[in-house]
Amino acid sequence: MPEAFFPERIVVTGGCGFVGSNFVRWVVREHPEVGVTVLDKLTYVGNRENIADLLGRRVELLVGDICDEELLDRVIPCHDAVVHFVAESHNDRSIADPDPFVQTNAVGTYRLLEACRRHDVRLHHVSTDEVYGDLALDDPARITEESPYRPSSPYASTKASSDMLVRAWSRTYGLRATISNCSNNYGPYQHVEKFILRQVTNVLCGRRPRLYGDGRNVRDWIHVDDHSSAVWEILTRGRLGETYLIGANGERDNVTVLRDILRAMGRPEDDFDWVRDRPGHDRRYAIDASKLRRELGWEPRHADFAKGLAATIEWYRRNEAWWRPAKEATEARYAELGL
Ligand code: NAD
Ligand code: TDX
Repeated sequence: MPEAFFPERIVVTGGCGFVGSNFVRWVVREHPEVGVTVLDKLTYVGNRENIADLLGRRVELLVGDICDEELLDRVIPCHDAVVHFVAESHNDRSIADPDPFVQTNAVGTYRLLEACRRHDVRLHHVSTDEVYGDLALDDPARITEESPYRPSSPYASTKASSDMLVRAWSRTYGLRATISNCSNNYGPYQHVEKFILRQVTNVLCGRRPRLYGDGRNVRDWIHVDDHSSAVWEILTRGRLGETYLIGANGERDNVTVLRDILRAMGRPEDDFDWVRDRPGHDRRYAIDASKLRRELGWEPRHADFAKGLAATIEWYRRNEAWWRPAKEATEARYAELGL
């Protein structure tokens, strides 16, 4: 077990997005002694409101692009570590327009790596299980750290590119880096373009939920707070140069999740529309997180999906003012795509 690393000041890139803002909240709650600088461009998905109540002495927000070298040279030197959440993150958008995905996910991560190398700062790179591609529904296997990279979508391939860059910078330049690849997250502050929140907010708006293809695609759901605790363990106690998979044994197919949502919201189970499939749609993700559990003793605390889903639905019910401004534009875009 390597010596633990206790950062005093960290940069959180993408800290105004879904997973990044929940991570900032988690750090403020669990490690209030740590100072946090959020670096975020505030794209269509980044929202200052996600961390507005935390801004003050311990949390600071810098609005800017991770591709901006000069900005990185100003921000990074006075910190002990960078936790890198920034990405263009939505598969359907990546299929319609891959350009920002190449720019932010691949080029942006390259710029950040170079800045961390110049200033000798520890980096934790947050990535996704999607870099490993999909499994068949009847495959008994799950993904491990040794599985080959087989990304399907423009999003997944640009995330895979960013992982490869991190691995090379770690090995060639000795950059102090770790990587985590997590499965599908759910929880508060997730944009209404993503599956669970799209359906929940559709029901709240009186629209019918929309299910792609045959609805049998499987995702391995994890509560965002469990993702945060795992990232913290890897940042502070993980072995440098290593990759850790994060997952909580939450495999469920989409039609089951949608019916769970409808039931929990008091709607009939078949009150939704089937729509065309996503091109290249990954069939099934399933993570084997044994390495993380064995080496770092990490355990998820929110393994009860029904409970987590009910709390998430309640959060969206109570926070309509937060999601409502993005809803119409999101649905208009989906309508153009026929989804
Ligand atoms: P998100 O889209 O909600 O947030 C991304 C954030 O990055 C936004 O705040 C956005 O403003 C910011 N951003 C985008 N481009 C930028 C740029 N060029 N410079 C600075 N800021 C920029 O994404 P998310 O769902 O929170 O995902 C965060 C990370 O976690 C991603 O790297 C993603 O691959 C990974 N991940 C997400 C999930 C999930 O289920 N959401 C699962 C596994 C891994
Ligand atoms: O309206 C919908 N109907 C539907 O059936 C939407 C938005 C999605 N789906 C399906 C597609 C997927 O099988 O639901 C599943 C989940 O879709 P998304 O929420 O778009 O997530 P996914 O494509 O699995 O990717 C997510 O998890 C991994 C995140 O968006 C990524 O950032 C993360 O890396």
